[in-house]
Amino acid sequence: MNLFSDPSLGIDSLGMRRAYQLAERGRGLTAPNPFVGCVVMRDERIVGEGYHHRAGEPHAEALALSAAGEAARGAHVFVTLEPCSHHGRTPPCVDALIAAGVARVSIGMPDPTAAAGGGAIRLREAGIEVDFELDSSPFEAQLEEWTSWVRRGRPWVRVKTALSLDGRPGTTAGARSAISGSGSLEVTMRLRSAADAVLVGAATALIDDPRLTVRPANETSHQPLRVVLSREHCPEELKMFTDGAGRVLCLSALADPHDWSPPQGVEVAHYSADEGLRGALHALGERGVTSVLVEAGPGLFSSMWREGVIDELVIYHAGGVAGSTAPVLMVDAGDDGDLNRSMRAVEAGVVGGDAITIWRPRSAEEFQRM
Ligand code: AOF
Ligand code: ZN
Repeated sequence: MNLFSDPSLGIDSLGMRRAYQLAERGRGLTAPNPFVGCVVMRDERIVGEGYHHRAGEPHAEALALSAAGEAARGAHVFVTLEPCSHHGRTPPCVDALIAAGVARVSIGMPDPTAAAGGGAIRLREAGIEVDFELDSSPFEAQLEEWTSWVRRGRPWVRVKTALSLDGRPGTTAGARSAISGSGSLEVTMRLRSAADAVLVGAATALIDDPRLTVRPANETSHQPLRVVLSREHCPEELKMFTDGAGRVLCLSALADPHDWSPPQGVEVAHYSADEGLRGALHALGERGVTSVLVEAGPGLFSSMWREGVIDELVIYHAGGVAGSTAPVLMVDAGDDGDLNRSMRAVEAGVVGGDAITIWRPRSAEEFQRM
C-alpha cells in the first residue's frame, strides 16, 4: 500500500489504469478474497466497470459484464487479476466472460491460487485473445498482502509506531502518552481502513485502552477485526469490548485462556506460544486475515523485530523531544545477535506537522552486501 504515491500513474493502458483504480475501492473490504477491478471497453469507450466488494458477493468481472450488458459482445476486457476458473462462493468468471462473447481479455497478474488459477488458458481455449501486462509490478504490488497470505498462510504485518526527535516512542513509560500530531491520526485511519485486522499487545491495551476503530465512521465504514495479543490472560475490561463498534478477538498463548466469559462480540482464541509470534500470525491467517496493522508498543515491537516478522514499518516522526527518562523502542536489547537486521526506506512524506517514513526489510543477500 502506498501512502505518498499512486502506482497507477505508471500504467500506460487507460483500461488497465482504470481497473487498478477501481480495485483500490475494495482494499480492506474483501478478505479473504483479493480486491479486483474490471473494465469493459468497446471502441476506446468504457461500457461497463466493476470491482469486488466483499467475499461472497460477485467478482469484479461479473459486475462489469452485467453493467455492460449486450455491449460486452466483442468487447475488450481489462482486469487486474486473472479471471477465476473455479466455483468458489461464486461461479467462475471465465464462464461469464465466454458466455458474454468478449473478444479480448487483458490481465494485470496471474491468479496464484491452485483452486482459481489457470483462467487464461480456459479463455484461450474458448477462442478469446488473452494477454498479460508486460509490466505486472503495479498489480503484484497492489495485491502483495493477499498473495503473501496465499503463500505463507499468515497476514502481511504492517507495524506502526511514533518516535520523538530523540527517538523515543512516548514520553512516559507505562502511561498513555501520544507524541504525534493530528496529521498522523488521519494516516492511522487510512492504515486501519486498509487492514483486515488491527492488533495491539495486552500491555498497550491496558495502558491506552484504545478503540482501534476507523473514525469518523458511517453505516458502511469497514471496521477491521480488533485483536488483543497476550502471552497470558486477556485483559477483562477494555473499552473495545463494549463499544459495539466491531468485532474483537483476544489471542492468548494460554491453552485455557480464561474462565471468564467474554462479552458478546468478543472471541477468545489460543495460539501456540512454542511458535512465538508466527503462531499468533498463523492463527490470524487461518481466520482469513490477510493483512494486519500492529499498533505496537515497545514490548511487542521488540518481539516482532527479534522474530523477524515485520513486513513493513510505518514511523511517525514527531517534532518534540521526550528526554532521557522516556521509554525506548527496543527493550531488553542486551547483545542479542537477532537484533542485527536492517530495513530500507521505501516512501516518505509530511502530513500535518509530522514526517512519515515507511520501511521494508532488506533481503538477506542485500544485508550481506552491506
Ligand atoms: C476474480 N475476480 O473479483 C476476485 C477473484 O469464493 P469466490 O468465488 O469469491 O472465489 C475466491 C477466489 O477467486 C479467490 O481466492 C481468488 O483466487 C479469486 N478472486 N477472482 O476473477 C475477482 N476477487
Ligand atoms: Zn472470479
